[in-house]
Amino acid sequence: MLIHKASDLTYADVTPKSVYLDRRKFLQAMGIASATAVVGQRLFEVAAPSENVFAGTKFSGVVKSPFSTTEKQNSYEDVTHYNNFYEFGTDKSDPAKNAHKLKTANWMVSVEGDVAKPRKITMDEILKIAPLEERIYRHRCVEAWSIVVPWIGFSFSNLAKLVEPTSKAQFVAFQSSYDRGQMLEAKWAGIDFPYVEGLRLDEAMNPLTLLGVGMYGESLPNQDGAPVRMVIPWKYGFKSIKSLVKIKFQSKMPPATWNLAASNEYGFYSNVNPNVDHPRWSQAKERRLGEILKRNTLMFNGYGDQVASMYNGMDLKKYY
Ligand SMILES: Nc1nc2c(c(=O)[nH]1)N[C@H]1C(S)=C(S)[C@@H](COP(=O)(O)O)O[C@H]1N2
Ligand SMILES: [Mo]
Repeated sequence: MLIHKASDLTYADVTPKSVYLDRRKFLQAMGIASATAVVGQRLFEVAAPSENVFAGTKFSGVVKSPFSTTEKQNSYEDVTHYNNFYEFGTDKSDPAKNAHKLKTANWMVSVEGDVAKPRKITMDEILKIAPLEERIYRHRCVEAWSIVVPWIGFSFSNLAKLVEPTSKAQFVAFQSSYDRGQMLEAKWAGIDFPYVEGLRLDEAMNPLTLLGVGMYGESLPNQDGAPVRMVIPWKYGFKSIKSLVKIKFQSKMPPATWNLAASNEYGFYSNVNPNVDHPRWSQAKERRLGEILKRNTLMFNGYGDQVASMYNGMDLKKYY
C-alpha cells in the first residue's frame, strides 16, 4: 500500500540524453536484434498519438517572474521522464509511456463551493485570467529527489478572486480528473482515486501558489498534469495536484490523497521540512536529478521568506 519510497536513483536517471543517444547508436552498431528492441521501444513511445488537444502549444508573450530561482533548470527530458502520476502507473517511467491516453478535449474546471460566483471554466478562459508568467521553481518530492522546472502559469489567487470566495471559505479542495478507461494503470496504484488535495485559504492565496498551464515555453505535457495543475513550491510535490477538474472553496479542511492512504506518514500541511523526518527515511537531504551528491534540503524548500509567517506559532512537528 505505502508506495512512496526514499530516493534511490539508478544510473539511468542521471544519464544525460546525449549519452542515451550514443548508447542507441552503439547498440545499432552492435547488431540488428538489440538495436531493434531499443529503437523499436523508443519509436513506439514517440509515435503513440497524444489525446491531448493542447499538446505542444507554444505560449508567446510570457513574462518572467521575480519569484524564479536562478538555479540551473533540469532538462525537459528529465522532467518528462521521471514523474509521479499514479493514475498512469507507479514507476517513474510509467507516466511518460501511458499518459498519452489522457483526453483533454473540452476540458472544464468546476470552481464551486463557498463563492459568490461559481462557474465552470474552459482552458481558453483560464488562459485569459491573468498574464502568463514563467516561474522557475524548485520542486522537492517527499521521496527526497528534487528538480528545477520553468513552469508557465499565474498566481492561483487570480482565479480565486474571479469567483469571489465568501467569508465561509477557509480552505480550498482540489480534485484531479479520473477516468478508468484512460487510466488503466490506476487500479494497481494502491491509493484511492480521484486524487484529491487541499490548502488552507491563505496558502492558496499566497502569490507563490501557481496555477500551472505549461512548462519550458509550451503547454503541459500529459505526464506533468495536462492541461492545468497546481504548483506549490514550498510543499512536498504530492500537494501539487495534476490535471485539475474541480476546485471547491469550503469551511472544512479537505481530505488529501496521501494523508488518506497513510496519515502517520503524510499530514495535511506537508511543508518541506528537513527537521521532521518521514517515519521511514530522513528528509534532511535530497538528490537533485542529474546530480550525484546529495544537497541539504532547505526549510520550506528555500521559500521561507515568502511563506514562513503563515505558520507562526504552529508546532511544525505536530502539523507536518
Ligand atoms: N493527480 C495526481 N497528481 C499528482 C500526483 C499523482 O500521482 N496524481 N503525484 C504527485 C507527486 S508525488 C509529485 S512529486 C508531483 C510530480 O510532478 P511532476 O511529475 O510534474 O514532476 O505530482 C504530484 N501530483
Ligand atoms: Mo512526490
